[in-house]
Amino acid sequence: MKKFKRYTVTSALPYANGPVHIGHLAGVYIPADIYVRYLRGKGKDVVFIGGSDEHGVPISIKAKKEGVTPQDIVDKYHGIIKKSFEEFGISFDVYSRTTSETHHKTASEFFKKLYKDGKFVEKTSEQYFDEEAQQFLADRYIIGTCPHCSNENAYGDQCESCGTTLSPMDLINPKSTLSGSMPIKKETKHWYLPLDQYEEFFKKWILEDHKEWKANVYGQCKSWLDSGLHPRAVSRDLNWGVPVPVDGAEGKVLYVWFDAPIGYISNTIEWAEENGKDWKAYWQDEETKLVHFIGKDNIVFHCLIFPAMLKAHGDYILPDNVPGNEFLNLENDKISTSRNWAVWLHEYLVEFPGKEDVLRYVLASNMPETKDNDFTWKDFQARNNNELVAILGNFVNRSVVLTQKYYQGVIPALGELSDYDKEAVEELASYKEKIEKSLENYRFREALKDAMCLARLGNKYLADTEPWKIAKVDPKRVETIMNICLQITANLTIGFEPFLPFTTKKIRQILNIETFAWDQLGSTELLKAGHTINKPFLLFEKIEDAEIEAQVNKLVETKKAQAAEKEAAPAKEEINFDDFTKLDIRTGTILEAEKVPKTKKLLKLLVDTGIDKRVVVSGIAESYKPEDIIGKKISILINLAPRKIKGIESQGMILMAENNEGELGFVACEKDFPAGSEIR
Ligand code: B3M
Ligand code: ZN
Repeated sequence: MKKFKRYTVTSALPYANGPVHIGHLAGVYIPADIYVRYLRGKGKDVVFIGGSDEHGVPISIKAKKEGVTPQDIVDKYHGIIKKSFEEFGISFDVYSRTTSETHHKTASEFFKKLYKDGKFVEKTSEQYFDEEAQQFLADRYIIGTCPHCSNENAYGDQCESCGTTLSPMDLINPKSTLSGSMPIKKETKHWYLPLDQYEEFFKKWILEDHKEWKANVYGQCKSWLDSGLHPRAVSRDLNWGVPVPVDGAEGKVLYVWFDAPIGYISNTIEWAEENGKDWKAYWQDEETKLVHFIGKDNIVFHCLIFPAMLKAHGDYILPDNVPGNEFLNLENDKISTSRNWAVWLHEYLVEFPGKEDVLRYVLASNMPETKDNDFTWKDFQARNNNELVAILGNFVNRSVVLTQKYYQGVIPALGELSDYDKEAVEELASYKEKIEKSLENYRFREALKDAMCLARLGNKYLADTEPWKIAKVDPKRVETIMNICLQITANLTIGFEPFLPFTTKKIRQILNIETFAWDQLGSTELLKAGHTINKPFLLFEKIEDAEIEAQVNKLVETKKAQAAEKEAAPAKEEINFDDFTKLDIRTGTILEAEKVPKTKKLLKLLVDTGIDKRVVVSGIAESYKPEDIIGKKISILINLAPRKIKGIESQGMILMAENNEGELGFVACEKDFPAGSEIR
């Protein structure tokens, strides 16, 4: 493995258009923080870069909606976000913002260098223009019907219903969200980064030279590369952002995904200026390891687009790794800011004061490292009560209480070790290598599990040796046992430091010690005999059912409020009776059901229509499991022309009702009529 002199660790810059929630923490900031705390413990030269992403269309849309300026929006949320990170101990060396002067200057110069070196392609193309609002429309300002799934509210860049990436010209019936009018096409000039020219380079750099990247990250890169890269516009017609620094570019700004990653550099510059460091060493020296922590929706930007920018510039190093995580769900549903489906960090601390580490622990244990994971309040409670309280807290407390009781807080000497002691000491020493290996490979859940094994070891050792039973008869033996327990406790302050910094600080207070270096992990000579420790206090407390129920109820209320807010879909245009009688709808019964492979939504059904038995492909898999619907009475449109869906001929359509959440329900006859009864 290559040896590095220093580390530059970045974590995605959150958009300053809303507060941060548990999904942000679990996906990006906790893993990044664990990693840098570990590196610092190893005595490495590391800078941890954070900051707010304050440009982009969503911010200007929000400002418009609220009747304030974009600057007002970002000022508000930058403050809230920064405070949340501080409160949860995310130990950035700098947390700045992309509206800073340094950033505008850095991004501007970066663009100019690429421009001067002829790294861009200039292209004039037709884009949608809103004549009423007199401006070009960013992708997000246009909505229309998705050509893939017919969702009528797809955005110009993406359909949130089927997840397809779109371009505004793909939309059917496009509408400007500014004025509601139909936009016209008008010519505009933009600068493009010709990603296609870097394809061969990426194929080698990622697919051959970085096979060690996480499978989810590598896989996404591969699929982008397999389908071919295209030039990407790096400017936009917009008035919020870093102005394009060339003549004739009035009214244009840098695309937010061009300037935001440069924010990592700008923030490093700010940090370096304040701390008397040379920022270039952290970005331009081959002996620096650059690591980007991000969520999966940011992979293409950090693995392809930003590296292409850095390479085009020529002076910069490229990331050594981009440990991207999948998403965290909340109680089985996607976290969503607009639907208020989230646990907000600033609210959590009001409701669970002093429990920063409980959340850090639960999120790190359940981090979506390889697949999407689910956060549930029940699991939160269980991990707190069964692990933090029952294992970690319990062991530390018992060790310290016994030391106070037997020795008035003065650490006894280590005597001769029994075979069992030797085993325990050996096990204690074995974790360092394991935890390090996991951390170096971005496997934080596993690392945390092993740290917890240190506490488990302590608990087991104490339970097996039972010093309280022999305190009177064999005081020498008890001294050794208690010394070992305290050494294990001291080791916990090292092993848990990356994960639970608030707790390790408390344990250090109790043990009356300073911070140890990471490399001391596993030692049984951390504490000297004769050293006096302090009185214990509880590290964790049990979380009661009532507290959990209150949180679950809060979420239930959120769902209700959301449902109430949504209006029923508008009525469709009038039809006449003949139109209606053309539909041949019958009662039917589902005989067989199975998932259509490689699809999320589709089930293949065999339906008894009373006339025949036929196959229907139906998009209901997110609402029903195949095994639960065999024998169900349904309604079916039987004279719909057959259609091929995923290679299967579908003969008809099952009638479904859909609620505001997108959940589907069968429409069936209220009485138990035989299959084939006509519906009219
Ligand atoms: N603000 C997107 C996001 O928050 C974007 C990340 C920028 S990282 C340079 O997911
Ligand atoms: Zn769609």
